[in-house]
Amino acid sequence: MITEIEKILAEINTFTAGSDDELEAFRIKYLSRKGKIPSLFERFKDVLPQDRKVIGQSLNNLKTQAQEKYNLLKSEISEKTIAKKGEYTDLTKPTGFQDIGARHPISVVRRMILEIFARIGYNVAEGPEIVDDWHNFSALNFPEDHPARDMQDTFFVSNPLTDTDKPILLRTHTSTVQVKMMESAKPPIRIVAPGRVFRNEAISARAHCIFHQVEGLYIDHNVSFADLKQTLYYFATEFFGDDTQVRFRPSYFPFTEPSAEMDILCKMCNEEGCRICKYSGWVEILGCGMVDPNVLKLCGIDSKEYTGLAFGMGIERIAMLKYQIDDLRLFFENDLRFLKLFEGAV
Ligand code: 2NM
Repeated sequence: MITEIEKILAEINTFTAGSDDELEAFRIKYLSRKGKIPSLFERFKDVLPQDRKVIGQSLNNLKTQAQEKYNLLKSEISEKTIAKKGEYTDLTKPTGFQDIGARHPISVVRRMILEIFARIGYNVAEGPEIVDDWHNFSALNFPEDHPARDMQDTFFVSNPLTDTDKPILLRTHTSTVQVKMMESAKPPIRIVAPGRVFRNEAISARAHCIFHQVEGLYIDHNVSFADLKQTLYYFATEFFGDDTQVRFRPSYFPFTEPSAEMDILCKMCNEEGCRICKYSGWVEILGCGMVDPNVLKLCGIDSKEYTGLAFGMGIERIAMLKYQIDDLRLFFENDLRFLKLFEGAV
């Protein structure tokens, strides 16, 4: 029986099949119920007990080899068939069009905002995201015990090189860029500072710990509150359309005096009242004010000679109003269904 097994094994190893028919002949001859291999298994019951171990092993081996050979031939034949149909004829052929990317809505809206201010003489200024306590707070007239300095709101960064020195932190607004500018340049200064800012807040539909701002600063002789109102009214009508109505409400910031917030009439509901405007008909779009003379002084600018206007807005907030997006988290999740909505925008 061993010689028989070896003979079949040799036949199998040298067997070739070029078509489905030849492959089927192989299966019938060796593997089918009445084929050579099952017949050998049939005869195994007559094998003497002392021979069973050796013969059993070679039988099992034969069966495995035959099955593997069958599978190999089968895949060779199916590849040949596909090649014949022409499906694989040129593997260097282009695969068809890939989806091309879209600009992120934050980039789109940032560009729109900067472009509007560029038209009235504002230059773009940028700066680092990791700053010291002076640039983020002290120079901006934040009292030592101001709540915004609390651990809750600010991400502090340990700095092994200046461990005993002043605190290092992630900027909570881009005013840090304006401070550097005031410290290093002589007025007139007219800049917009776009960038990422960081606040330690719980993430929700309206808040995120990372968001984007554009802040503006204009310092010169005789810059007035009228300049501030006209500048921001110009921005609102350019960005939201000619028919946009605005109002200024008194507000408070440590770095401006007087301070205000600018609202626009709610376009979502046409003053009817909706979730977006909290049923007031108005939505806040930015904060602003006249730079506090104390800030000018702290940054080395003569507050008797110069005055300044400043404003700040959140890009996400402006984008949400422009595109009627009701959940801030969409900006950070990179869900393609959302990003695709901005395909083609510049
Ligand atoms: C705001 C609101 C009001 C602001 C102030 C300054 C600086 F550095 F000049 F003092 N930059 N930005 C400012 C003023 C920002 O954001 C809501």
